[in-house]
Amino acid sequence: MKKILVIGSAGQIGSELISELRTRYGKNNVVASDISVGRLKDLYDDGPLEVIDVTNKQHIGNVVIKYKIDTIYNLAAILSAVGEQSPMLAWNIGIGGLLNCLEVAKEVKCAVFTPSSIGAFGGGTPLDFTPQDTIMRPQTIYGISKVTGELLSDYYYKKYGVDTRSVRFPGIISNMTLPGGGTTDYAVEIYYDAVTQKSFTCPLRPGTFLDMMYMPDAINAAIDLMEADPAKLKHRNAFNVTSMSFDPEMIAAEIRKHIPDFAMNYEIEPVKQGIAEGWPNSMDDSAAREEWGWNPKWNLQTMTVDMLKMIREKYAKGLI
Ligand code: AKB
Repeated sequence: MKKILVIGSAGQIGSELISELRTRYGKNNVVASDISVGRLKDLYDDGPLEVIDVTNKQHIGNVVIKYKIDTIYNLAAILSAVGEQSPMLAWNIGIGGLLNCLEVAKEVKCAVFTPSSIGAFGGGTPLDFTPQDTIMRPQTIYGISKVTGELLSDYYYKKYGVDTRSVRFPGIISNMTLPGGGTTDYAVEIYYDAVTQKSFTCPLRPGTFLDMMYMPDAINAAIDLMEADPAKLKHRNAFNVTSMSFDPEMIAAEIRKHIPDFAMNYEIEPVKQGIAEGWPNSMDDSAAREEWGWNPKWNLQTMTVDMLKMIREKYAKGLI
């Protein structure tokens, strides 16, 4: 049985990944960790919890040894828009944290999953049907740290045999934990505002197409890649994965099928707009499909039905 550590468990992805990992591998085999344990206690009182600051290698090493961990999901990160306000913090968490995980993994021989992002593209990347292997000269600290993370992860695999694997996540849409500080966050916030106010003020211009994915597909991507037969992986860090591409007008139109008087306004946020314009409009994820069977289940239509249902339920229970 696997012994898994998730670093950054209280975030948007971590909070849903832990539940799925515990269902698949058993509660006591999945250690949830974050920089403080407060929020974690509310989320997961059903299994082990630890405090880990990813910038502290000792913290990671102690927990890995204590639980005999064989796989680390390293989710600690500062997202793209907020990273531009604190570049050093974004770098220290993204790259300092990753190096700590890789060093511990090298010592104890465990596997490491660290998400990359569509943010790794930019600076000459072809933006339509962006290939798996292409130009990557991003202009944000987030993107620079994602490209560096991919290279470091491949380096530790080739030089030390550390089993590193990664996907380039698009914007992830979910209804349990809000994202914070990302360029694609609007595609989550729009559903909450649609339910609570029947209107949304969008920070990105109409016509700004970005890849997106519903959380259940994102969770499957991470776990399926870590379960994949290593002999079949020609790539490792990192695979393009996507399940839909839309612009603000398309998601608004989809919401109007369920809330006909939903109103969309625009107040463009220049930092987010600038970042979004450097990212793919849509990615080619055929390498992930061929090498480890990536096959997303959700699209804009089915996701919209589910998001509105789940958020309405939260609203009815007074949770938002
Ligand atoms: C962000 O917008 O920063 C993230 C991402 C696409 O990596 N959601």
